[in-house]
Amino acid sequence: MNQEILFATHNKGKLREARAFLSKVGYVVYGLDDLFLDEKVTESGSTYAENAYLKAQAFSTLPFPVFSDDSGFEIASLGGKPGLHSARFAEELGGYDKAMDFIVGKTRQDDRALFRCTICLIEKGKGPRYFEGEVKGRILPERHGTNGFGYDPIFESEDGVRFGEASEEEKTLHSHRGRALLKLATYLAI
Ligand code: ITT
Repeated sequence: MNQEILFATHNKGKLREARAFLSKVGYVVYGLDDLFLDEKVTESGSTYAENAYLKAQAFSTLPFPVFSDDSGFEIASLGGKPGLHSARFAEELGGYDKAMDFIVGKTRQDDRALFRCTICLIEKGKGPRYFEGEVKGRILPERHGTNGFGYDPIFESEDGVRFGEASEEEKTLHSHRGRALLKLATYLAI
């Protein structure tokens, strides 16, 4: 039986990945744009969990369970930045191509990086629940592939999966978001 759930995101890449994953366990996943909800929540928190909560809570009066995803790219040689500000970082540098060129230039000595994801789920009459995932890996010396979104073309997970070349399924199997989604799906199936 299909159950409906709202993913409080405007990010099409995140939505594609979550939809593909959760449809396998019987969920129809709506994104904000599917419901013509164009409100953009101010991410004023100082942790992924706080921002994820703000994004889910803003839509929790709608007649669906709602979840959100706050995620980020943490680069060792940049002291863990851009992290919480990964989307803004690319905007400020003039787009992802420029941001990736900048990162590649700064990571020749130390290429360690990781992606983190925190999902916040709010169901009617219940407190928020959090599901986390991370994936360690390295920054590639040049861009590879055009799959995925955001910083994917310069990331290779520690088990050797290049996110810009991987299929959606393969990326999800190894990614921060896939790991958090697995915990969410396990909880929802209980
Ligand atoms: P929503 O808030 O609407 O969900 P957003 O893109 O603004 O969309 P975040 O604030 O969580 O979401 O920013 C996360 C950023 O981190 C995202 O825009 C990418 O720049 C980067 N990122 C997160 N997961 C990624 C992934 O799987 N592949 C590549 N980049 C990713």
